[in-house]
Amino acid sequence: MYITAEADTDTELGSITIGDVEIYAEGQSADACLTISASSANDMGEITIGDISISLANTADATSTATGCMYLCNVTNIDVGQGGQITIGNIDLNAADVTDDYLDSACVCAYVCITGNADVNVGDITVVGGYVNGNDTLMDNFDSLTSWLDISACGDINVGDIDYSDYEASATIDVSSFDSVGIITAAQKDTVIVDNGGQNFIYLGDGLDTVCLVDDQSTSYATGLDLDIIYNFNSDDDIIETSGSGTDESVSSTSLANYAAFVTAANNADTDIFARKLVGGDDWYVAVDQDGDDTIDFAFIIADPSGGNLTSANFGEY
Ligand SMILES: [Ca+2]
Ligand SMILES: [Ca+2]
Ligand SMILES: [Ca+2]
Repeated sequence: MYITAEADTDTELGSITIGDVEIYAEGQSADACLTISASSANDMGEITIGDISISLANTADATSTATGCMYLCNVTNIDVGQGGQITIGNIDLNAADVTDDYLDSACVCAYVCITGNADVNVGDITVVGGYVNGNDTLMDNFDSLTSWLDISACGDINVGDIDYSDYEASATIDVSSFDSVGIITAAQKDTVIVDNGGQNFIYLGDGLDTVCLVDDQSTSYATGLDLDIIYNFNSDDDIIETSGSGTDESVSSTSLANYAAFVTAANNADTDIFARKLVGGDDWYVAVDQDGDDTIDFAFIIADPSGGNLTSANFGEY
């Protein structure tokens, strides 16, 4: 299905509003696609779309992929006109359940591409799948968020919660290109999560999870009020990685009096990683000196980890 709206140099394009959208494809070579293209040589209004549901299934004897996709693009001449923001509701992405009887070529594939000339706002994202077909081959392409979701914008990219908790395989959830994002929840097997510079709330799962914290964290370690918080961390196998922090680490279950004492001690420690608890609390506070100048660059919290005290093995460099 194609929706195209164009305005030439003498006119402006108004707003476009579309309700909820369901994209469903089932079977060999099944293909369901929605393309919305808006362009104007002058000002352009907003594009607003309701919730997006993408449900994809294949058949046991399928030898080709079932595909569901949505392309959404608005283009204006920024030198002449004002762009319009794009706002869409929640995105639910589902792969139908399968059994071991499925051929290893019975796959499903999703692709959502949003290109905006101003801000792009997306609601909550829920991903269900991670099933394997014959030969234990993953049957969907949902395992890497950026492999099916491609958002670019001249303005900010704002995304709600991202929930992979009902995804049965390993996954990579990279939100570093988003300006803001809500709660991120890991998949059921080993999950790599790459955060962004804003405050992030990250919930890990049962797998061997790795959280990569990007360089330019805008949170304030001085007050400690808006730090990234990582929940469900298991010290037996989960890892936090930062760049440039080497292996110079001070990790101790010794509790410090309060957050101010933690900041002072971290800056005096002259280590790349400094991790401590505070008196009366179970959360670990971690300070990072990325550039080796013996001054904290940012800090984050590992909330009440399971598996015992943290050690230097829980920290790494990417
Ligand atoms: Ca962050
Ligand atoms: Ca884990
Ligand atoms: Ca530093």
